[in-house]
Amino acid sequence: MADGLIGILPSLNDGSASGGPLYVKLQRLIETAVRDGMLQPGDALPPERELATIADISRVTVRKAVQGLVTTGLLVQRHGSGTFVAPRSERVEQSLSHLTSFTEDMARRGMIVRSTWLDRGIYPPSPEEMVTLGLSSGEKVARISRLRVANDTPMAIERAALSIHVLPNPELVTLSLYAVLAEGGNRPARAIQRISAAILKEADAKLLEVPAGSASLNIERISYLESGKVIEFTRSIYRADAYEFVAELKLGDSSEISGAVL
Ligand code: 16G
Repeated sequence: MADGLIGILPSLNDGSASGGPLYVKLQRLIETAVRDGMLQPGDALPPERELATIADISRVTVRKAVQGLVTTGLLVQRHGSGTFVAPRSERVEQSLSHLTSFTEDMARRGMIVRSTWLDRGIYPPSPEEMVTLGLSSGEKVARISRLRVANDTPMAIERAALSIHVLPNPELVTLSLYAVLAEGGNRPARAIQRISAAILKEADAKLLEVPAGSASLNIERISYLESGKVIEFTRSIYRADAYEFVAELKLGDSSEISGAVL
């Protein structure tokens, strides 16, 4: 139903919508309506003429806003029948048998990756980082925290900690952490990953652009070099509606089974 959108359209011209050109403001309103569930996947957008009249803007502005959202994939246009909210995207699948980076995973799917930096710096290690990364109390830790975005959809919040012997300058990480590690001959060769279900708190939900209380997959990855040295300790919060982990299972020797820990 587009009633919710129609209800908020007049705010476009009354000064309450945040700055920028009118077509960008309209795009933000439509994005908000989709995010807050006022417009559901498959819902039809009111016709261009109606949107222009209610929002008191020109049809050219409406067309520009809609075309921009068609390009980003939020809306789809069906010839002769109108403009609709795009169906919800399929979850991204990640194999649990390959040690890949976020950038590699998304590039393989033809998705465009970007990150928003939440933190990047050198810190005294926490007791947990000291134990996991094998650091002594005098040593420092490099931390990088990012919101990982694929095709403009926020997918995960990742907080990585590495010894400064491995990553002396966190500023060197621009797009891919693993690319920087590989340049220094420190690409992880093995990792242990723990995945658990959780409910998103408000701040994280806001970053991931989902309602607070939505489900997440919380992942802890500890990566090792070929030599067995620990290289990375990363905690990630993935949107459960956007990501899915897939493991291939083989019939094996029961002595190899370690079991799930509660
Ligand atoms: C993945 C890893 C994360 C690693 C990152 C490097 C999971 C759950 N986590 O997101 O541990 O730090 O890739 O990605 O898969 P980058 O090279 O693109 O920075």
